[in-house]
Amino acid sequence: ATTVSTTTLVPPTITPTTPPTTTLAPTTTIGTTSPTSAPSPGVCPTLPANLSLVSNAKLPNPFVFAADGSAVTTKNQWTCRQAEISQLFQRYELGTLPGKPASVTGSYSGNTLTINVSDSGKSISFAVSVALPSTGTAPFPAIIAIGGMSIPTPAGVAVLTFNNDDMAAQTDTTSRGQGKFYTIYGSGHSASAMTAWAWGVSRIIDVLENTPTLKLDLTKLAVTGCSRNGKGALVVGAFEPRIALTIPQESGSGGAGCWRISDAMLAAGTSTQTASEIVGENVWFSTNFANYVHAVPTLPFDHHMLAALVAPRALLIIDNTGIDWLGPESVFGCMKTANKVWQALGIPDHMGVSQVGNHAHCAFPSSEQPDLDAFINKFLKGQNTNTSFVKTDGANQLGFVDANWIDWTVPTLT
Ligand code: MCU
Repeated sequence: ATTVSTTTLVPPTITPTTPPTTTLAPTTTIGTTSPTSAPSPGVCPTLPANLSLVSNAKLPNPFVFAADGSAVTTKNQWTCRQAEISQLFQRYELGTLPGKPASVTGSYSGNTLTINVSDSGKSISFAVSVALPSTGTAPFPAIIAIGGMSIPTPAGVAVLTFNNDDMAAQTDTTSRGQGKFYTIYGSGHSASAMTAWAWGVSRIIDVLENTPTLKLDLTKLAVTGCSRNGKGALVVGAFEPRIALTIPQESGSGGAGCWRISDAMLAAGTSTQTASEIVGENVWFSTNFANYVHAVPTLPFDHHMLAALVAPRALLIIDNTGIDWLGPESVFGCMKTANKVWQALGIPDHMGVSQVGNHAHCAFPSSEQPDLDAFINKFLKGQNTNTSFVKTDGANQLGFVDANWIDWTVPTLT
């Protein structure tokens, strides 16, 4: 059925676009940490410090190394390619993700997990609230909620609420460099707010690994968040391999949407959020990204490849067909394309898309409950469920046609 929603996100005032002072700016220094994977040194092609960017109007091929143009044909090469993609996102869009700091300690008391971090003479402390389930048996699976839960809490699952705004503020563009992350690393650090959140979630898990009194199953951790915090949930899942299941909800442009498709939607007359708009709204992306928002086709990635950093771990995209600002066609097309990476790995059912309209932004519709349950039950509770779906209730797949966006084929990685 087609869906028409009367609910619309009000787009913020569109700031006039100013041409970038530097196009294809030289690269920033990239952290040596490759959190998604740790391939042996010398095995992977080396990404040049100054990559020459080539314009590509289609969604870039996840299965070719940017470093040397060679094809990804094996699962081991894919691990290398993920490390490369992680570096590319840090370099051009998200800023550098620091590795584990010198000291991370914590304690658990009265449903509060306290995390203390120090490095290079700077210290911070932050609190995570813990809600243990009233049913089920310890050790419990757990969901880390970025800014709070916006999906129904599954039975038998603990919820850890991460105050992401405290780690890196996201009020508007004046939030740049504000928050506890920047107390440690300095207000001029290149990490965007979302990268800082990913770093914060990693520190939570560092502490959980050393807090046996809090009986959680650390092999069954999920992350979720809605809207801007859904963008954050995707970035956390992309950068933190200890997360088993990633559930971004209505993350829109800059999350599950692809920059290229959102630009095409706007060009075709839909009032949707694009890269050039988003950098004038908030600090979710690095300052360097502003150099590319008027040259989106030159980016050596799009967000199908951000999602691909999650593979082979599980990813469920919960989305809304009815709000143009979120870019429903962009999200559906981008994530349908991302699923091809799980196809290449032989596990297409470890990544699903459920897009349903006729509800307010971040109001989880009951019709999506079976889709959510299928992923929770399989990946947090070890049950055998059917998670094979990449679906929208929008008519005609919202007009997304693979051939318009994809000029590569899906290998079977050996
Ligand atoms: C979908 O996430 C954002 C969107 O990117 C912004 O343009 C809008 O202002 O706010 C959305 C949001 O976070 O809503 C709660």
